[in-house]
Amino acid sequence: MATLASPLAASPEGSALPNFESEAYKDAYSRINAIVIEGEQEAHDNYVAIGTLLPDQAEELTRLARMELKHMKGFTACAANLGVTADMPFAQDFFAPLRNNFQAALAEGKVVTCLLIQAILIEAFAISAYHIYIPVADPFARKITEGVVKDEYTHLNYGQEWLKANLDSIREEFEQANRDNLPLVRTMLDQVAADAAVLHMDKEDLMADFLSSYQEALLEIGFTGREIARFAAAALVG
Ligand code: PL3
Ligand code: FE2
Ligand code: FE2
Repeated sequence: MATLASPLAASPEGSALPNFESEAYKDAYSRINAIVIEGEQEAHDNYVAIGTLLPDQAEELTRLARMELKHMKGFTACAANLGVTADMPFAQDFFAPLRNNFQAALAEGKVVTCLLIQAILIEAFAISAYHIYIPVADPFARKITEGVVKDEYTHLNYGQEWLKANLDSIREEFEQANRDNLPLVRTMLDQVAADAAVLHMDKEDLMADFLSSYQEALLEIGFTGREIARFAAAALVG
């Protein structure tokens, strides 16, 4: 089980609070917040979709999906609180490559790929982002994000446990799906880095926290350290 590990220590410049009222902050927030809202909405849709591939799990997956809608509402309130309008078209483009891969896997009934994309990669990405955001968030958003990050561990654990229970039969599909999708997460991180910096979120902290959740999840599934290193290398080679 992934634990509620404390986020990696923020860098000194990262720990200073930004000026939440500045135009620069609000401009960056309009995209980052939209990414989070879109991510939560797509996470909802993805869990419902996975339920169609795993009918005996549909009830549990519906419960997870509902949590995502609650997250979405929370982050929508964060933008309203700052007087920011989320740039949703930007966020829809941001998720397009990963969404397309998820939809293709869904159409082929590839549940391992769907779970890797949603319950491992997207959840680990969200957990790292929320960890790094919490110390530099405005007080209203901090409270909401702290509640959300606990739920995201439930989602990561769900994917982890299913994959663990099926380890013997998933290896090949998992490796290919990882090769196809981990580089996309890397690109997404690169794309969000400049706006995240305006929010005082450090790119290397984000990357380190992501890799830590990813590695912990894969160890829990039952992959060896050597296998995980090979999987992670896929993001470097691209
Ligand atoms: C799944 O439960 C959620 C998927 C959301 C994806 C989040 C991506 C985060 C990008 C960087 C955001 C920093 C956090 C700011 C919060 C307003
Ligand atoms: Fe969520
Ligand atoms: Fe989630």
